[in-house]
Amino acid sequence: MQTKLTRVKRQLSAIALSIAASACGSDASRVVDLGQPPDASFFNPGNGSGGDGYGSGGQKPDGGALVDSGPPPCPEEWKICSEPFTYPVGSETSVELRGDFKSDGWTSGVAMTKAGSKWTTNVNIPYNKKVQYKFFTNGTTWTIDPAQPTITDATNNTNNVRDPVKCAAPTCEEPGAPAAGVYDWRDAVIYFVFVDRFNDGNSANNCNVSGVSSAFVNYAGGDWAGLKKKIDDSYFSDLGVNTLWITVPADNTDEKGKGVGQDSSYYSAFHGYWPKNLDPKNPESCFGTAADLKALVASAHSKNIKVLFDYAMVHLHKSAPVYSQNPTWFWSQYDGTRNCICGQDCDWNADGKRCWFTDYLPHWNYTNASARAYSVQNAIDWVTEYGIDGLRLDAIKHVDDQWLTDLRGKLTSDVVAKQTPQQRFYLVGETFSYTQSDIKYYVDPAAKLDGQFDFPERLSLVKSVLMRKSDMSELANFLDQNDGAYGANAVMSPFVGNHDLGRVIHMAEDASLWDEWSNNDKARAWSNQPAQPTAVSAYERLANAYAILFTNRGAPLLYYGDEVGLAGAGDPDNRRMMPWSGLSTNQTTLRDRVSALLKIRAAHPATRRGMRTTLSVTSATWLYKLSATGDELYVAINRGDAAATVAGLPNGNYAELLTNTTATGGSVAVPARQARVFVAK
Ligand SMILES: [Ca+2]
Ligand SMILES: [Ca+2]
Repeated sequence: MQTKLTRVKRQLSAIALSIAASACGSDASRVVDLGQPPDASFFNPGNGSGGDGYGSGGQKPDGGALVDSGPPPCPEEWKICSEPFTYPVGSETSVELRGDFKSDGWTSGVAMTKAGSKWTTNVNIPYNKKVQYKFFTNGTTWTIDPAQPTITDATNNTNNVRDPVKCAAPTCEEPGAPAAGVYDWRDAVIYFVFVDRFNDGNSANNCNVSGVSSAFVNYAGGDWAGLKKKIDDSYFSDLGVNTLWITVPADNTDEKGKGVGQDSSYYSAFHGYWPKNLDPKNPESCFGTAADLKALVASAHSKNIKVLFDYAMVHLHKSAPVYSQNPTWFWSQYDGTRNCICGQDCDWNADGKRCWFTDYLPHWNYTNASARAYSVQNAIDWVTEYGIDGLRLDAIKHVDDQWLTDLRGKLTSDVVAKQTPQQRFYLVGETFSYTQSDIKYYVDPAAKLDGQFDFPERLSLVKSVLMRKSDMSELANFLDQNDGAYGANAVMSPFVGNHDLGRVIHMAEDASLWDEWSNNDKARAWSNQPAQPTAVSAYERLANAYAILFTNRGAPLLYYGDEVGLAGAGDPDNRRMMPWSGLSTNQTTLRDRVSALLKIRAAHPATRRGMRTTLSVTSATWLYKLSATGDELYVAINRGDAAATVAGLPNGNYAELLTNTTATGGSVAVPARQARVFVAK
């Protein structure tokens, strides 16, 4: 259970983190190449299980050759029958069909059409479902047709019934699919580039803020030219990433600033969350020029990589001209005699849409229509100036709802109307909460966000797979409930690591360095910072988390460096420079596994939008089937530290896609801390 205190703490640090960041500078020597061979069990299908690791693997099943029955049908849950209904014509003047074939079907029916001796209509009904119905005549009278089957309940109410509906030629209706030809964001794999910490492509633009508390909270030199170079070198294409989210590109203050709450350290604005000048034509000089940023976007698009900008619209830095010129556009720091700093005299929740995160960050007052219009237009200007594909909205719950609905409306009229369907703008938000309803509140692709980062899923994933604190069955049950929690049209972004949390590799160590709430992840952020783990087990567990993340729905997010299990405690230590050399074999093997998983994801739509069915689950193992139209595969996970026999794989011959081996159905052996992905041969 999460205590109230814990939640407050997490909210505080979530925001703080956006503003008070830091990292370990460009000290790439922190990442030590241990030069040791990988543990034999890492990605080795043979270790720990005996034989080839697949039970009866390699043998033909009884009966010899398999029959090619054509492409597999769509999942039964997607099948729809267009079911005809009739009612005999009498003296009535109108007939409505009412029933449980739709959510409001008992109050709002379907009008039937008179044709000869019958009233008729066709209604779409899920295949193999039971339907109860009645006829509503003349707008006044409930009746049944006694010639059709009936069912009478305990209160003596009788309905007509069809149980089950099974038509000969069902159609297939994939939930959440966009219209034909429109880009499906469920195909996206997002990578968060912390620009200052990614790659220094031009040392001439490097910045230095004097007086910060440590070199690792100063600018480290990363820039848009450096990121462009990695795009051009196909780093992301090779990894399997097709969407980049980059830190706020607006010009930030050159001043140092203290952290929020009890944090008295001084930081630079290397994180981008202290915007000063919002002019898109004059972006952050520490990251390059407007031309550099345009070149980056052009390079990305040439590689079919979409670009999301981080947009910070809760506050500006106090040195911003917009603030001094328009003081009424911002909430006063003082409310009468009250100092409205979040977490001090003002409450993070009750006053969350107006309190200042700290005393140098004026909070926009979007109840002021002029302020709102200015800010919304500014967001649009960034989008159109650079031709980007989406925005990531920082700390959205601290912004008035009207700002978000105004932005969505203006995006629709000013941006989407001018784009091709394949561009389809994506709006993803951050609400740091482990409560689904908090997050869901802002998810509505028509009027608000397309999706949000899925903090509850992350919690469940790290707890079951990395920390081994809860059973895999708990994870399976959670995901079953979570899949539809945000609506069929939402495209959520699940993840395991981000820039506000201690690096996830340390949760996967034999002894986790902090808990699933990330309590204590900041304890070693400034001193005694954790070294790059050396044991293979942490990397294998993280690979297992990725196996689940990348074979399930949503637009998964990878935080830079997490593909190599980069070390680091909480903010600011979770923003170390991306290591481009000196990686250990465990790190490169993990990165290869990420790439392999993302190639499987790209090749198999069932991973991106399929129906998941659990075939077996225990405390340590989980086998699930993924089905989409024309595509089926099976994923077996063993998060345990011993080899396990996983039951439930249907009989047949399979190719295993991660180790490029073969297997037969029934039960399969999966080595300790390994995942397997099977497709029928
Ligand atoms: Ca630079
Ligand atoms: Ca600046």
